[in-house]
Amino acid sequence: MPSRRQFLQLGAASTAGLSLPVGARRWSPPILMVAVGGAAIRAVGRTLEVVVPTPGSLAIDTSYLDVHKALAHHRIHLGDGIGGSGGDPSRTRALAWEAQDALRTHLAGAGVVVLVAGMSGAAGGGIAPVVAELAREAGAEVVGVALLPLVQEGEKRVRRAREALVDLRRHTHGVMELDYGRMWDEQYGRPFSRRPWPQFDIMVSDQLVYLQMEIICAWEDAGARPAVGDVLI
Ligand SMILES: Nc1nc2c(ncn2[C@@H]2O[C@H](COP(=O)(O)OP(=O)(O)OP(=O)(O)O)[C@@H](O)[C@H]2O)c(=O)[nH]1
Ligand SMILES: [Mg+2]
Repeated sequence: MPSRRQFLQLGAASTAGLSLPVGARRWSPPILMVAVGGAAIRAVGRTLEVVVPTPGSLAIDTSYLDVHKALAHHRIHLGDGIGGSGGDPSRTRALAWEAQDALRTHLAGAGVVVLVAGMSGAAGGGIAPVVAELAREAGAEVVGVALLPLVQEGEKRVRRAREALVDLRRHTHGVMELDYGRMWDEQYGRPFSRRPWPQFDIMVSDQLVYLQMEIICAWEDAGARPAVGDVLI
């Protein structure tokens, strides 16, 4: 296992664009990165491309296309349609409960679950809280990473994200909120014309790299699995 220092060097190299195939080297602490919904799957995919070594990973979605394009070690497609969720988080929540046995199997043995989801999405907002509940039951420390929409996406999405965030908070040990509007302003400080999703993939993935490094370093320092409070600043 690399030392903390070596890991940080690897991390720095990774953010500079070093890329190895997923699973080329796996880190030994049992960290499982779970992406729920299209946005999270894309952003986590980028993280898995650049982080060496990669954590275990699982992609979950109601969209057949998004889940099968996912760059993750394991994938779960919920429901039987290729179309997706129909935009209804209560339906995706029900599908997640129907698949609870498969979800439990994938979550078993994880020490820390990093659960990433777009809160305004029907898949992300509906499924992620169920996954969090199951992961906690399975004994994992659960860190939520909540992607919060731009106000430009409309009142309905913003409201839905707020509701899903409350739900996610109830079932996790802590949540890192990635507010897209604030992130954009801090990084670019100017308006955008089209929805800048590729830039958000990069910003989210950078946050995930740092979070993962923090978890691993805290784990090494304590000689045991860290509590989320020690990791989230
Ligand atoms: N980083 C990133 N964020 C995105 C992208 N597309 C959308 N988002 C953000 O993520 C939120 C959720 O969108 P999705 O992840 O597509 O939704 P979903 O969870 O798949 O749910 P449904 O598609 O509604 O079933 C959106 O409201 C946007 O704020 C993307 O390509 N990259
Ligand atoms: Mg989707």
